[in-house]
Amino acid sequence: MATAFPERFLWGGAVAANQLEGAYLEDGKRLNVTDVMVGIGNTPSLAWNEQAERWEVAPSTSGVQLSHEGIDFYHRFEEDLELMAGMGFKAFRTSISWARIFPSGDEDEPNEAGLAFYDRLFDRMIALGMEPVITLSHYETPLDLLLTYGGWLDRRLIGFWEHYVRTCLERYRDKVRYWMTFNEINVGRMIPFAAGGMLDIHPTDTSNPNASITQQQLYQGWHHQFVANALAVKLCREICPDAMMGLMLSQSAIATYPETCNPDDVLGAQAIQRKHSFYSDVMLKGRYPGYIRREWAEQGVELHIEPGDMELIARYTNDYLGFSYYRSAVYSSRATNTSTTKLATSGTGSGVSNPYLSGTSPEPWCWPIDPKGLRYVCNYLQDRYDVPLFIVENGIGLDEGPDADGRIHDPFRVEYTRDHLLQVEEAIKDGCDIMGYLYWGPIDVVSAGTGEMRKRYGFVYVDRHNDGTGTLERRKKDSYDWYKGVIESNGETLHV
Ligand code: BGP
Repeated sequence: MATAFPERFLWGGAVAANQLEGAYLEDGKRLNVTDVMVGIGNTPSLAWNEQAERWEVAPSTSGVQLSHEGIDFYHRFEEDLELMAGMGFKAFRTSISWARIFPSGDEDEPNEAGLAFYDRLFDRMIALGMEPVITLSHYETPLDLLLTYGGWLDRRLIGFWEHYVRTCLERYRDKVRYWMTFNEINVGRMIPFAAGGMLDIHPTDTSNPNASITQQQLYQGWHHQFVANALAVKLCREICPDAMMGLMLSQSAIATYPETCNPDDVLGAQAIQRKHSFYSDVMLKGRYPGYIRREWAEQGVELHIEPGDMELIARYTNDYLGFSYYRSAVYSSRATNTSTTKLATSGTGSGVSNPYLSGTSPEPWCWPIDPKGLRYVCNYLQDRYDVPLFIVENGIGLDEGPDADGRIHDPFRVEYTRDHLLQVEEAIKDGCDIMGYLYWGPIDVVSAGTGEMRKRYGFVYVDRHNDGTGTLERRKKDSYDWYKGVIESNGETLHV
């Protein structure tokens, strides 16, 4: 039976450097933002030094910083990539850790050892038949850029970024065809430090590095990132015209449904969609939308826009929209849950539970499971932007381990992934132009939201635990062969 998946559909998986490489200070690398965090939802380990009048790195108070060792991918990537190739991956997404290339972010010369690592990594992927899909910044702004300049709050970041992007494009132009700029800057509203790469270096509130960022600062920081995004597109067209430069956003919140037909519920849900579409509206339509101008006027935000910025943003819009989707939400005008932890760990989450869904992922995460939400999101994005879509993250995290025979049975994962892929197929039939599907975390990695190991997404298990113990041995779960079969049959076995 023929499926709707195109023949060149990019099946594969996605990870991020800071969640699996480890070797966090090796070969010249310095700290990036996530190196001083235990999960992006927690407070960064920084303390305000009154005398020096600056933020400084402080000991972690939130637990073991598992990401410092990750799953030691830095030293084991050959074995890990072979496991991925064993499932028939056509594409593998990871990020370049910016602080491996420019350890402080503002150097003139790149760190050759860092560049050489990614040469080896990409060469290996290509030799194994996988297209590298590369994020330039996945919560990985070099920490020094924040401590010294305030990160993206300072316009000079655009220049440092341009130098970094040019260096990467020139170096890897023959290896990488699919690029993305920033991972999920739309969750920066809740966590400006990690997802926004922003830090107030003249804070009014020194209790928490995320605390004193104002709306004015956030929008100014994003404006700098929009200019930087456009510059990355421009550089890509000049240096590697055959490659594509995408953007990447968390789009779970697009599947925010109104609780009832009460117009207040409908408008409330639409307002949440707009909060998350704002970034793609700018980066894909090339202008600031009317609804954001209203918000600025009401909140007294006045953006500093330099001559040429808007022309650049208008001219260099991205080639495709990469996005993550994990779950949907319901908006209720009578009860709104704005818990920052929930927002931070998922990039979504307002309102009440949805009685029409089959359930949630197991405790303690309890993310609503809504495969049709993915079809809805694909259609929404296709209608709004009419650019190729790339599902670069979707998956389920479970607390699991080997049984008495040493096997890991994960039928829940198979069910979740199958149900979502069937909806991807429906979206393709609806007319969506979907480039590929990259399962998030095909090998267990450190969780972005909570910094723990026990939230496992992998088709491959890694023996490492929340307290830092474990042999790091890799082991295939039951879902490994299942996903392999899906790829081999170009989606046919989804219908079995
Ligand atoms: C996305 C991030 C990923 C990732 C995923 C799952 O928002 O881009 O880095 O980890 O969410 O989230 P978590 O690890 O918190 O379960």
